[in-house]
Amino acid sequence: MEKRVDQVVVQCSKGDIAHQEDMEAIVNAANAELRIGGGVAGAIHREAGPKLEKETRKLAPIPPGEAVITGAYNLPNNHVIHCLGPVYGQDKPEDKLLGDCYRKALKIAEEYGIVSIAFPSISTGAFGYPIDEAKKIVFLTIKEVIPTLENVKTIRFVLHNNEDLRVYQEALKKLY
Ligand code: AR6
Repeated sequence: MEKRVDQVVVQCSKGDIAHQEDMEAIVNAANAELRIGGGVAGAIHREAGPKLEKETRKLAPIPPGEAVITGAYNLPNNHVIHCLGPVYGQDKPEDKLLGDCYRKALKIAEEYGIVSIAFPSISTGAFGYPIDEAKKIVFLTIKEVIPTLENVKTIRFVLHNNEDLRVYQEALKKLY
């Protein structure tokens, strides 16, 4: 499913963030040390190969709400933007920190002239953020940021299961 919002196409699709061949950048739901982990971080690092961790090691640690960019190595993309989402119930204010991840990732994408970027659902796995709350922050944030974008033309949300996809699709339908 997709929807045009101003000059940007916003998409929701089911899949694996490490298999987004047509996207210039993908976003990692990272850990503070930017190491290989479980979930999204595990999938991205496994696919990218060990050179990714060699690069991320120099940039770590990062605080919640922060984002950094690296190469993508064996991934089919040009860049990986690593975001540390808030741990739900622990990193405060969690709504602002989650919004900052999307805000900063899109800011970096703009700076690098990136035209297409795919996001996983940051913090809604191991970090415990309820997806119904997270999706509100995600869509409020992109609504705020889209009018400022000049380079980014496609924003894709990649969800791992049907229920998460449904939640994001409902939110996308309601956007404007
Ligand atoms: N592609 C797309 N989405 C995925 C994939 C995938 N390959 N795998 C899981 N998801 P998580 P977090 C979904 O835990 O909550 C890691 O161990 C998943 O269903 O990857 O930000 C890191 O090392 C969930 O909805 O990220 C950190 O320590 C969402 O992606 C910590 O987990 C995010 O799940 C980060 O936790």
